[in-house]
Amino acid sequence: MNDTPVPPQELLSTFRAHAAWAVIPHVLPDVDALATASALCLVLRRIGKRAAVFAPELPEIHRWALAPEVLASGEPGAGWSRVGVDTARADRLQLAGPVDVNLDHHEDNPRFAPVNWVCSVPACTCLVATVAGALGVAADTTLATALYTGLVGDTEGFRVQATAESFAWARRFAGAGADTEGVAEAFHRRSPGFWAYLAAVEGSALTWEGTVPCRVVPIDAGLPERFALRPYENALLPSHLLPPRGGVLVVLQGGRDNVRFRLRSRGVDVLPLAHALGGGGHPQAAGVVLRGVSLHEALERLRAAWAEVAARPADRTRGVSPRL
Ligand SMILES: [Mn+2]
Repeated sequence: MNDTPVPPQELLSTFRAHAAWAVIPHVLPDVDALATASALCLVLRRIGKRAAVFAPELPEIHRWALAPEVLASGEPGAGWSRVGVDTARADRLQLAGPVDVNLDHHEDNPRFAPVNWVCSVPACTCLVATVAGALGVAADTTLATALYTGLVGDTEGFRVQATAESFAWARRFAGAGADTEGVAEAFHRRSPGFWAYLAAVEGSALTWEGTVPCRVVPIDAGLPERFALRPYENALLPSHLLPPRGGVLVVLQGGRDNVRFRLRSRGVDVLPLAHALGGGGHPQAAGVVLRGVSLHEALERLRAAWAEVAARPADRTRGVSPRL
């Protein structure tokens, strides 16, 4: 990953200098535009500003990408400063009129405001993350979730143009407490084919741990590069994934009417888990397709099956290491 970009001082001092900020995304807003507006609004509020998102054109399908408390109606009155986000051209802003700040990640942005920060990152929310850091705002779950949401939007759930840099940012936001599972669920419902990556048991013993450790985590940033996958080849990633030694990795792939789990392990027999879910395969590579379930229901079933297998004394000591 490239070095984390550093927001210009002029940008930070401008945000600090004005009392009220109208945050404006582009017309035909996508998930990243709304998540960026949402995240920036949350950050500005955290430093004591009055801030709201003005998005008169808000497609119902993307409403989930905006924290509900940030949305304002009408037009910002006198006294409000304006910041355009994720918008490559001034005439694509949702509100007409000049903006004071232009925050964008499209390289062809002509820098149309008095203060501009245009920097190429996988999602515009990544810029907001650095602004938050520079302003001393620590990410809470709501903010981290908004940041992660933009990334999921601009990579279409890590399927398109997802690079090592995207995965590195994703891990960062997940580490800051983003509700990765909630975003996966919301995104999947509208864009079947989303993948989530479930973490492993990272213990060294060849046993199932008694707890239910699955949680949705982005995959390791180095994977696409390690396997020399180009961004449009992300669909091939699941076949390359390997869990840590002594661990289990579940790759989740949502289809139009099904959810598929690929179970991978090194040193743990995943067949009991596959069987408990109604699937099958090999000790280190098994799978199951659940039909007619939501992503959330699929995860619930996975956790229940995991807990059930973990509770079986016979399976707790079963290892399958020789060939690994
Ligand atoms: Mn974007």
